[in-house]
Amino acid sequence: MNRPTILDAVRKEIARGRKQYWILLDPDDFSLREAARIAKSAESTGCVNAVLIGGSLLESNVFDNFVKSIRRAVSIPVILFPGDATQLSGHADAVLYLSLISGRNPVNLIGEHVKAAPVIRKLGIEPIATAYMLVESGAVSSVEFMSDTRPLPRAKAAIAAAHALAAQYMGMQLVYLEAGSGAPQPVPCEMIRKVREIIDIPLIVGGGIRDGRTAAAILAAGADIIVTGNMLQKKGGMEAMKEIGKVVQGFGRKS
Ligand code: 1GP
Repeated sequence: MNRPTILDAVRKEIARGRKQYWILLDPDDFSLREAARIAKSAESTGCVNAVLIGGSLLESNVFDNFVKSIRRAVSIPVILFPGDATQLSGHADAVLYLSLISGRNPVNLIGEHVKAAPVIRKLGIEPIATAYMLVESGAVSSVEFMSDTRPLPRAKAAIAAAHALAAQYMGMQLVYLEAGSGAPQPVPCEMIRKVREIIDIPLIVGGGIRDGRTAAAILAAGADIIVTGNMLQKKGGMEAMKEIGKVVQGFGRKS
């Protein structure tokens, strides 16, 4: 029962001044074999700290097998990033228990949580209470459309900071600033800075990060963890992943 949790390990790394790099694999985008191969080579670079699995719209019915094949392929943590309460699997180590606090849709604030809670308990995976904040990025994201919520205005850093602080006061364990998968622009650095200044809990930033330079700016603004997903489907995706991984590792060493 007193085993260190995934969250403990993340907090410990951050306390040591280390940044983290997580990659996201959407079961709709890769075959089981492809996903396992990508996860394995990501782990072998030594600069990817965890694999997230999930998606806004799950068209395939292989979720559990998908998680299982990645679990078998790697020894780094496998963490669920579910679009809804159906995306759960006992083969994962943990689940981001996401509350879409940028929106006002009760389904994403409590509805899916109630459905998921007994399942998570039964499966024995670690729930990590995560304040999920969707940020305007110049295009309608899948999260925006599927959740029927509005993203936070990108020029209003103070509004984002107030949401993040509210989440911390409500006892949430992580804040996740999300521009949306394939976003034309990532979360603005000014917003990351403002959120970082006001909260003490770890800060994840994802969406639209495609190169080392962008990753460096986001880390410098105060992100603790960077997530990329989409680019792994693209030509040169593995190289971009390595480049970002090196930046994240180097950053940890410098600071
Ligand atoms: C995870 O949605 C992101 O937060 C992933 O975004 O696919 O744009 O890397 P990309």
